Parts: sequence; C-alpha cells; structure tokens
Amino acid sequence: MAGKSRANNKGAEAQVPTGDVRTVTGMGGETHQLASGDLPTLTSDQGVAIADNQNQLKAGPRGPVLLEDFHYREKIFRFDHERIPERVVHARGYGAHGTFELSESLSEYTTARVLTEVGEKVPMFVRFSTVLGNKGSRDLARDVRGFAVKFYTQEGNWDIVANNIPVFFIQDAIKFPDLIHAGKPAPDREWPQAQTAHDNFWDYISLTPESMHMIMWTMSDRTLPRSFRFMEGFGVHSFRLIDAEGRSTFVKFHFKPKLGLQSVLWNEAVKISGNDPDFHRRDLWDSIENGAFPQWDLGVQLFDEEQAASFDFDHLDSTKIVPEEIVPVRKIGTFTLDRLVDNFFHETEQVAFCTQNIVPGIAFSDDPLLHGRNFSYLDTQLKRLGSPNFTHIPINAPRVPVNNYHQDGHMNMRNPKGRVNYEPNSWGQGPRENPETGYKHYPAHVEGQKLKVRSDTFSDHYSQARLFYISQTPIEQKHIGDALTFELSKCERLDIRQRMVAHLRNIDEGLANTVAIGLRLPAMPEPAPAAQPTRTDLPASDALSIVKRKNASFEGRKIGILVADGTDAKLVTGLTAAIEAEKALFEIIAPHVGGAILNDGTLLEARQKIDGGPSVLYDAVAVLLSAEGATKLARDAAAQDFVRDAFGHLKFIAYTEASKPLFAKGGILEADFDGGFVELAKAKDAKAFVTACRDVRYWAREMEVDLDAD
Ligand code: HDE
Repeated sequence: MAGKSRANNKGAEAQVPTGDVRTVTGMGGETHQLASGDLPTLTSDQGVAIADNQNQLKAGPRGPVLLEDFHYREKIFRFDHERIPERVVHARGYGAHGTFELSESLSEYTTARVLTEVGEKVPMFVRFSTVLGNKGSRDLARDVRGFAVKFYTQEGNWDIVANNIPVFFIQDAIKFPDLIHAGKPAPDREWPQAQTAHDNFWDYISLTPESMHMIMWTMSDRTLPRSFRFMEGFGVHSFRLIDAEGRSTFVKFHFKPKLGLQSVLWNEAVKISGNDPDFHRRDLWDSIENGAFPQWDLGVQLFDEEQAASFDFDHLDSTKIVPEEIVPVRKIGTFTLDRLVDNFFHETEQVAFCTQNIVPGIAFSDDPLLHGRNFSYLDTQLKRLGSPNFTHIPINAPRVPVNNYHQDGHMNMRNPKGRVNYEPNSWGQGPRENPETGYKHYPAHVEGQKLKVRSDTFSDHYSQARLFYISQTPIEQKHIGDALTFELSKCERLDIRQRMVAHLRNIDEGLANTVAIGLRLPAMPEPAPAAQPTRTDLPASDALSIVKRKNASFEGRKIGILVADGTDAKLVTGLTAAIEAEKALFEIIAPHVGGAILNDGTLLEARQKIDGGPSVLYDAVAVLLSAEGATKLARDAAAQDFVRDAFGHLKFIAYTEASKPLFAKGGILEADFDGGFVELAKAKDAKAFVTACRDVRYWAREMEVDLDAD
C-alpha cells in the first residue's frame, strides 16, 4: 500500500445524487463533486473557489500536512467556533414565522398601531422552549414552556416574552438566579437534567411560599403539553396601554390555541422522551410543512386603576392571575404560524427577545419581576450573541428604518453614513428626535422611600394556589397529587418532603393527605406558617382546567393505525377517510416499513416500523389486524407494548375482532374492553370511532389502571 492513500468517503460517494452533480475520482480514489447546472462552486469565506474539499495539502501522498493549507485552516477554524453559549434558561427551543392580524381595534385604549389597525398583517416570529433542560435535552420534560413572540410592527419590534403558565415562581427578580440554580443540575454532580424531581429544587421551593401557586400549575398537566400547538400563552405581568390623551389602562396578554388544550400523561411523557426526544419540534415542523398552520387568538384582559384597587390581590404580583371570571379575556386578533425557518441557527438560535421591546402606546406596569427582566434580557443577549449589534442579525432587525448614531462594536453592519455621528449637529444631516411620534414613558406618579422590602399586598401565597386546585376536575386533581408524590419521592431528605406537605395543608387538606399517604409520611406535619389565612370562598374558575374546556373536534391530532399482512383494505380506507374528514392525521405502522400486503393484495406502505412507532406517539390508535397478523404480532414485545400502553394511557382504541389475541398478550382481556374501545367491523364504523376520539381520552379508565386511584 506504500505510496497510496484513500479518503474515507464511501458514505459521501453512496449519497451522490445523479443528474445535477458530476463526480470525478481523484488520484487517491476519493470522490470530488463538481458544480454543474444550478449548483454553485464551493468557495472559501474570501470567495476563492475550492478545488479539493476532501484532502489536506501534504508533502507527498503520505507526507506531513502543510500549515500553508489556508482552506483547511479556515474550514476547521469556522467549525471550532460554531457553538455560541446556549441560553442560561430556555436553551432548548423551536421557532417558526407567522403573521398577526387584528380583528378588533383597541384604539379606545392605545395608540399602538399593531393594536388599532384591523386587518393589517404584522409579521412575527415565535420561539417555544422548555426552561431547565440544556439545548440537547428532551421536549417532554415536565417543565414550564416558553412562548416568546416578536411582532415586527410598523412602529418597531414588540416582544411578548411569555410562558404557557400565567404566573411565576417568585415575586422579585433578585430571586431568579437562586430559583434557577436550584432547579438545574446540582453543581457537583451535574444531574438531574431537565427535571425538578430532586432535593435542591424542592428544598428551595419549600422555603419559598410565594411559589405555591406556580407549583400547582407546574404539577398539573400544563407542564406536559401534547404539542406547542395545544398550549396557551400568557404575558404574565400587567402592562399598560396608553391612549392618545396619555390615559392608561392595565392589560394582560393571552394566547389561546384554536385547536384547544391538550396534554399527555406522565407515564406517556417518560416514554415519548425515549422514543422521540424531538416530539414537539417534529410536530410543529410537520404541521407547518403539511399546511396545517397552527393558530392562536390574541386576547386581552383590560382593567383600570380603580378596578385593580378592588381586586383582593395585587395585580403587580406575578404569582397572581386576574381570574377570567372577574375580567374576561377579549379576543382581538389571531396569529398564524405558517413558515418554517430556513436555518435553525440563523433564526431560532439567534433570535433575541427582550421584555423591554415595546412600542408607543404600550408601557410597563410597576411589577418588580418585569423590571428585573428588562435588565436581564438585554444583558443576556450581549453574552450570547457577543455584541451589542445583535439587532443587525436579520431575525432581530426591525422591519422599519433604523436611524441613530450608535456605532462600531463587534460585527457591525450598519454604521451611520457620512461625516456626522452625533446630535445635535449643524450639518443638516442625520436623524432627529420626534416629540410627536416618539416613545413617551407613562408619567406615573411615584413617591416613596428607597427600601428593600416586599409590599404587604404580595403576602397571600395560598388563596390562588387553592383556586387553581379547586378549579380542576377530579382527574386533574389526581394528576397534581400524583406529580407531587412522584417528585417528592425523589427527594432524599424527609424534612423537605414534610415541609412541602406542610404548605399543601394551606392549599387543600385533601391534597395534603393524598401526598402524605402517597409518600407514607410518618406523621402529618403542622401547616406551614402563613402571613395571611387562605381564602376558602373563592369560586372555581373553569378557565383554569384543561378537561373542562372540551374540544369540539379531533382536528390536528394523530391516529396510529397498526396493520400487518392480511389487514382488511376496506377498513383502512374507511378509517383514513373518516380521519381526513375530521382534519386529523394518521400514520400507518406495520412490522416492516416497506409496508404490509392487505387482503386485496395491495401493498400499504408504512410510515413506521412497529418498534419505531409506539402508541405513545399517537393520540388514539387503531389495531386493524387479520387473524394471521394478530398471531404473528402477538409474539412481538413492541406490538404488545403498543396495545398495553394505548390502554394504560387511556386512549381510544379501534380494533378488529381478529386482533384480540394481541390484546390478550398485552394483558388486555375481554372484560377490559370498556367504553373507550370501538370495534371496526365495517368501514362505516370508523366515523363513530373518530367522533369518540374528540374526548381525547377515556378518562373513566384511569381508575382501573392506576394504583394511586385506590
Ligand atoms: Fe425569562 N429569561 N426571566 N421569564 N424567559 C430568559 O433571556 C429572566 C420569566 C422567558 O425564546 C433569558 O434571552 C429573569 C418570566 C422566555 O429566547 C434571561 C426572570 C417569564 C424565555 C431571562 C425571568 C419568562 C426567557 C435567557 C425573573 C414568562 C426564552 C435567554 C425576573 C413571562 C426566550 C434570554 C427565547 C429567557 C431572565 C422570568 C419567559 C436570562 C431575570 C416571568 C419565554 O434573560
């Protein structure tokens, strides 16, 4: 072999498409792809054409490599610097472009054009995220979801950096680093990743009573969304709208998904995480690519100072909601996500949201968490993107002219033109202030001593936690109890478990009892000392429950159809037609991805092989096996899991009589076929199945499949 060299490029060779790329074989046997047709010539960053992208420059075929190879050095230098610091929180995110259209003008309350011009289309970008996990963690961690929105308005960029939960853990921004440190992996061991089920988190929480309302939300199914498309968004803080006369009205922003709300179960989330860590991003990508554009209504809660003073809580406290029953949410417009990113890094990774990005006609309230955020978001972009010029990156650049005298800095793209870079100047050049159209701060009257204190009006930590809990259906309450029991069971220290149960006693004795029994605490702890007694007379708010807000349709959900050789072709056609009529989706799962030969001899291609398409990836399943297929699949562990999990996760299940041997092997016997099962004897039975699926889950089954239900 002396004197010969071979590039290890077999993979590249195998993938070379024919037609628009010509390939030649080099002296070492390596493949070079030559530009032809529409394909451009490969160049260096300096624009110099590259002849060989497979071999370093060497002294002789086996000789030492030469530093002179500037192409090699540039390529590796660029590669070495590809990573930028990931976000300290919300590192794992996924974004898409869209458009907002206003349907009801708020001109009575604000001058902000984005909220007054009905029918005007405003481009926007949305980034969804988990909070605690790193960039490479999984989508279905139990976690709060970020829902950050950037509107490119004609008056500049407006960001609502929202979450899928309307309250937050803490009342003052100075606590944020401690909260996040406690939630993230412990500094010595660097685990656990992307979860709160550990001592540090619950230690901090149990010492922070103001977090109790948020804890009720995070332990509910809200932190296990089925997909981004089925999540609400909340701006959390009160903001102000300012009208032409300078009058202020408080506002809270809401995003309501057109497809309704939906979550997965905990056991399902755990299994989805293993099967498809990208479950949410894939879902968003697929929906937009298939033209099923997700939509949200933009809603506002509007109230004035006087009304705010009448609330029995302080709306400046981010651990409180303004119940929709007190101030209804007015839907004023809709946004649609209809365009995928061209490049994840360019857009989703480099997008920089800042709570301080507001436009004339919108102002801040005095919420101390909001003001803390206003500093943090700008500061963090400098660290992450490396330069104050991050607004020059296209995803962050406003779609209106930017004129100012800011200059220089790393990666500048936009220094002022001409001689003048200051103001005032007498050169008759450069931009000037505009007192008419320029942003005016709301002249709120402020007086007081400088103090590091918290207002007494922020001191009721339990009433709204209780409000959330009592507003849930029994099944949702059970999930909160299960989640608390699970998370606290991961705490090694008994005193932390006890301290949490002591707080729960101030929220709901029944819940405290369930968790104490679930943890088998040696004794019930005394209730935690509370600055204010919990209000037990607050009426339940149906808007806080997912299950009470039932969907009218199964649109946008996905049914997994398990087939094998011999499956009845007419059943498949009938079912897929009924699914399409509902605007739902389906995937065919079979023992071989190449497909199954149906009873009429046709080959039905599969999207998934059985062990790549477990039932946790679907909202409902259909098991359409022939006797031959059922006998074969009954021996397969993945197929057994498919039916066992669909049953355990309370899914609606369509089946053929012949499939029963597989169910039996999955532990589902004749007596278990409950109201969530629909037999497909004939193609026309499919409609009844799809209609049943609108309930999303057969909740009654939970009592049969869960020990904690006893
Ligand atoms: Fe954030 N948060 N946050 N946060 N937050 C960040 O900014 C911060 C809070 C939220 O997709 C960081 O650009 C402080 C509430 C979202 O790019 C950072 C406090 C809400 C995103 C930061 C809060 C949020 C972030 C990290 C307490 C819901 C992702 C990267 C006062 C209303 C945005 C970045 C994206 C990101 C700070 C609390 C939502 C460090 C100090 C409350 C959706 O600046």
